[in-house]
Amino acid sequence: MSQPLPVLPLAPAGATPLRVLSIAGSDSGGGAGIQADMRTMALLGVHACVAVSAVTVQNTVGVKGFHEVPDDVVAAQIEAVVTDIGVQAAKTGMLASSGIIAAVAATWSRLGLTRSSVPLVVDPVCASMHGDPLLEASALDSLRGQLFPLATLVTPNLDEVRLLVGVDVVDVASQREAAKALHALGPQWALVKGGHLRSSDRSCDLLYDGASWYEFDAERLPGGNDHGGGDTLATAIACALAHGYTVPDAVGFGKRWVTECLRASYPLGHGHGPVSPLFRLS
Ligand code: PXL
Repeated sequence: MSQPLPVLPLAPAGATPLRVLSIAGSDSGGGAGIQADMRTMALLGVHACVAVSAVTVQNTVGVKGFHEVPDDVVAAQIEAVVTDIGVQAAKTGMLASSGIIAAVAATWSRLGLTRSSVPLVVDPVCASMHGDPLLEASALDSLRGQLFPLATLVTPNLDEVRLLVGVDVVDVASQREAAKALHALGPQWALVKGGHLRSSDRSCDLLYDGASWYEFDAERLPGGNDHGGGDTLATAIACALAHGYTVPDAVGFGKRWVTECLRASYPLGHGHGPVSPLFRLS
């Protein structure tokens, strides 16, 4: 690592830490989803609250299926957390269906949550890395129309960009076009992750707020153990936002965090192992 990773300040032992809410699916293999989010939050010193949207049945080889949590139960989890514990930021991951997306958006508005009171990072998870669907196809409209306008930041990968705005990102010009199209859907900021852009030996993400452009560059690390990388990035950004970082600074922090988690990834099972924040314990 060239420069040491910045450290988010920890609450003193016994004091209430910052709280971040993850609205996402459970991964029985422990690599992605809620499990990845909670690991990153713990190692960044944040108290993890969760609203589970779906229970997936999966291992490192693929997703065998999933069972959705009823819309009203997802909404009730969010309300229970926000009205008692209070959160300084939130993120969404796998939301499974248009009904759940509508419930999340309606609950956010009903509780009076805004981008200035609780920054919201929307990671528009559509499929697993094996290509197994994690969102019903008809729910793309709900993501675009109901959740994106509430988001502080959206963080699609290149496959999700293609599904959401129909742009095939192959170079920096099309990455910019995609960021503009995503921003036009209503989020305050759009981050187009270049991690899957095979024409480059760097992983370059592009951030846009309608006026300014920021680039976040990291070396592309070899190896196929990158399960949960997108979730880990979005969660680390949410944790930095909870600490009061600006969006560009939070994305810079998240990018460096996920790069170190990729460096520390490990093999597991017979398929793709997970990125790992456990390096922080050594
Ligand atoms: O990494 C995306 C993702 C998010 N959430 C759950 C997942 C996956 C990928 O498999 O299973 C529950």
